[in-house]
Amino acid sequence: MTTATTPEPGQAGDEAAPSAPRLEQFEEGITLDRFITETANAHPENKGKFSALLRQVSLASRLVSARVNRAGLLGMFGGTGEVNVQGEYVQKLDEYANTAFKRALDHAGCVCAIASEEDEEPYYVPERFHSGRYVFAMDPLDGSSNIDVNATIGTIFAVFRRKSPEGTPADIDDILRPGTEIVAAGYTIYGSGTMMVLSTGEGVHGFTLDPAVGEFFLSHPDIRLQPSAKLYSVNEGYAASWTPAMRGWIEGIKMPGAGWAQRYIGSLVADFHRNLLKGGIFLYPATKKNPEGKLRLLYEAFPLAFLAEQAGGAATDGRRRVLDLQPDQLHTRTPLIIGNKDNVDEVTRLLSAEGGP
Ligand code: P6P
Repeated sequence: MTTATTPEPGQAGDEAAPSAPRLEQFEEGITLDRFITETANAHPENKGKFSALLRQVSLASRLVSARVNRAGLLGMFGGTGEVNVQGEYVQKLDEYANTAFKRALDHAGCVCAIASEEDEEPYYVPERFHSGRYVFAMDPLDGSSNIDVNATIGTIFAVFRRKSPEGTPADIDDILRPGTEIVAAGYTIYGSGTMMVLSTGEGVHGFTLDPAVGEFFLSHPDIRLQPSAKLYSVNEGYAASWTPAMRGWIEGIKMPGAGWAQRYIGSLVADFHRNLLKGGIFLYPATKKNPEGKLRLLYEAFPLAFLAEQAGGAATDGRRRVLDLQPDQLHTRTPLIIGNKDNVDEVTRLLSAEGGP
């Protein structure tokens, strides 16, 4: 008689089964377009503008997916030779993704402003296209330092309803908002397949692209995070610059018998996506060198925090709930602790007690 044993971390089977797509979802062929229509029918007050926005995000995602998948053949690897506002070398695909999303959104009559990691200033939609009712904040291609090695990358985005009247010129006050005012958020991940993970405030749902027909199909309905998991994602190369409480917690989960596993791709969207599906906590804590952290609040931490909470998880900056934060400028950075709620709460309690770096 064999007894079921829990595999050691790192052994095959040690990872929690991902929220496997229900076969009937494919059989029913629920497309992203149908999901958008059903969402619109439930919210007629949006007058189809929200649907238009999501459809344009889908179009841009498919364009970027096609380009990413053929980058090596099209000479799209490598940099443009420019350095962006973040002080990072711009990759050719960064520039392509940035342009693709801005062009897909600016003339659709649904967006008044686009804030992008790649642009120092916001792009205010010109009046000839109609200054629409939503603000779109994005990292057009997160993880782009991994492009040339074919590691998973993605587009991360958040959507706000503007504060100023539709049809008038938008301004920075429409953009610099607390995360609690997000109306939708998601990401499109370009990996072994292309998948859009989206929440409009009613749960988190994953749509997988079938490149043969150019359509996203509902493959991961109602993605949920368990209260806790034993998988952590952090760049331990910075351990010397962490605070004692951060170092202590990591050392604690590495003790023999603790049963934790470590996974770190170095692409936020990929690390978050794995943790969302299989459970895990991602940590990019404050360090002595970067007390404000590395990741950007408006278009990286906010969207993922919105998704994490919609899936039953949590996200903090080590002391405060991320969604309660308010960016004071477009590219405000923040530390990020995100994933299963009990794990995030535990780390946040420890970091709060020591008061930060
Ligand atoms: P580090 C990619 O450049 C990125 O912005 C995120 O996608 C990723 O999580 C982080 O930086 C990795 O940073 O310092 O570990 O290389």
